[in-house]
Amino acid sequence: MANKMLYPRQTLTRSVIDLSGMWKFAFDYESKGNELNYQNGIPSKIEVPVPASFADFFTEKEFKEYTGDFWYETSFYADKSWKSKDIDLRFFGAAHVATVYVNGKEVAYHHGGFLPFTININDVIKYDEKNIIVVKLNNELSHTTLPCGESLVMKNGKKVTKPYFDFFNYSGLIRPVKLVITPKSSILDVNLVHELNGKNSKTNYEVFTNTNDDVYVNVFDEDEKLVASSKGKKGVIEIENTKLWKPLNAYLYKFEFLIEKNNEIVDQYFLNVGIRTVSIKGNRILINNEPVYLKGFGKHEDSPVSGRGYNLPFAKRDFELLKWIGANSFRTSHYPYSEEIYDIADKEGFMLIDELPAVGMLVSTRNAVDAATAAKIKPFFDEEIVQTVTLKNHLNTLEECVIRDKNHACVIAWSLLNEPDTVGSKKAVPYFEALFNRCNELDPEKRPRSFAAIIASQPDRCLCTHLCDFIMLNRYYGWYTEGGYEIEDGLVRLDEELDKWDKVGKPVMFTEYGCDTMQGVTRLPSVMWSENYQVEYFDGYHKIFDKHESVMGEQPWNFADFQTTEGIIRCDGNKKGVFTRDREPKMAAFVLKRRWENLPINYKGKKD
Ligand code: CKX
Repeated sequence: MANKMLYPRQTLTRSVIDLSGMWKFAFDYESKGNELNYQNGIPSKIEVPVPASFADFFTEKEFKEYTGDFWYETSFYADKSWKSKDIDLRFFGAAHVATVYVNGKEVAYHHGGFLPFTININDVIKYDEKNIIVVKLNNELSHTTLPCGESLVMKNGKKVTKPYFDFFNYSGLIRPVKLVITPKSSILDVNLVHELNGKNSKTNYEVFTNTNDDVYVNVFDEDEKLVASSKGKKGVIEIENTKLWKPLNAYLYKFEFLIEKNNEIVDQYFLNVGIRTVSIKGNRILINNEPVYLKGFGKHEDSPVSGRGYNLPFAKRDFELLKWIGANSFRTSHYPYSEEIYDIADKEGFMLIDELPAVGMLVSTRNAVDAATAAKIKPFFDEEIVQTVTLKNHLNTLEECVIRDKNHACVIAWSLLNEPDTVGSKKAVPYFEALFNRCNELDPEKRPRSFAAIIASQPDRCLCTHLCDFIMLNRYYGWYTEGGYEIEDGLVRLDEELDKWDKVGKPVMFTEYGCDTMQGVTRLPSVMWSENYQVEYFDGYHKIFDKHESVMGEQPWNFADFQTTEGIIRCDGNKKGVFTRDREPKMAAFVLKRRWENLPINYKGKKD
């Protein structure tokens, strides 16, 4: 399998070596690194931590805003016992375009900073001396990169990034890099599809291996008691009195996968599996055939200094805050998050909408204003290169994401794009059709698919919402339009728009609504940017949501303040957080807590 996606786990037959720590680092303004033989070792005294993005370490503006090629280097010694094994190098997240060299030889090229890639290095490894790993990264944006944007050259010859999206273009080895030692005969991937029948359940499984040796599957409950087992690469696991995985009430069985030969265990791998089903009925999303009302946020993997870096302490704090406020879900806006976050969500019973890094497919460097005002802009999907190269990158990224995340109970739906231009060009339709169809082909569970729609994407104008299994709306009446004193007019427009969506008959949820709010600013009467305006804004929206039958989810933008490209409407980043960037509550957090603690998981219930 080209790109082994199974999360590296230490087992009886597998070992994992984490290469995190300080790596050598070098900027390469003229992209001369290869010419200067950097692939054999970079001539630099600078060191930076991995995993992390590099931008917020330095005090020089040109390093924070650096655009172009840059290099990382580390080394390791190989253990002679590995000679009979497969040795893989796994990058968990290398933003955005990576070329990897081991002992000077190019071993991989990968596009996309938010999904892992694995390289087998058996042919280049040395056992009697230090092995050198060198990575060349590039963080330039274009119409074919995911996410999208453009990169310009300033008068001083330095490159600058112009994202078509509203978060800082952090880059680097943002997630761990590990050596994964597995047996030559090993388990490569697993598909699981659950069915409920009364108190029992059936799990249709398929185990993909690179050998014909026997495969066994054993299932243990949370008390480590064996509750079911099966022999064969493909089969059905039947469990009696199944403890289902439920939102905010998770239960995880441990599925053990074994390859055996002559009664010897050749390979062993585990998955923590939540048994649940996801389906859509009319205008409801059902988990285990029960309607759910989604309460939560659009988030970011964003924290001070680490930037977009993998940051488990912040992830833990975020889950504690999500539980405190009464949330049950979040969208991985605007890119697949670190895998460890899905593991926690599985354990905590959070429902995730897993989003691809397909953001900025709306040609505008002032995304917010143009997205919010349906401005007339150059149709993105008209471009030939978008219909060819971007689509290819998009489909590759989709495949990586679905294969990586498909076995997580927490993943209940896929968001294939954020705020794309779905009105400017009819050519958006075949592009979306290719995506939506491929998603179903890849996902054994055929989970609901959608994209987060901008205001221009109205029921009678959007060319692509017919492809969606449910509707996700990003709306900013009362902020980017009809702000402050005029908010009532904005809420009337919201109400009228929802009258139209109610008739579509699909589940409708809000994946963004919110307003920039400075912590500490309270004004009576309220003014925009004040904490009490954020409260009034949410109260207004929620009254409208409660009126509309089809609305079955609310995820304000954003969970916390986050860093963006500097600009006239960004005061040290986006301030639409309900929590500050250092994870402290604004006034609205307490109001949301009161609402959500009184909104049952099956709010609005079944509509037969
Ligand atoms: N939507 C009207 C995408 C998010 C931005 C958000 C904003 C825009 C709103 C578009 O990534 O942060 O401007 O706050």
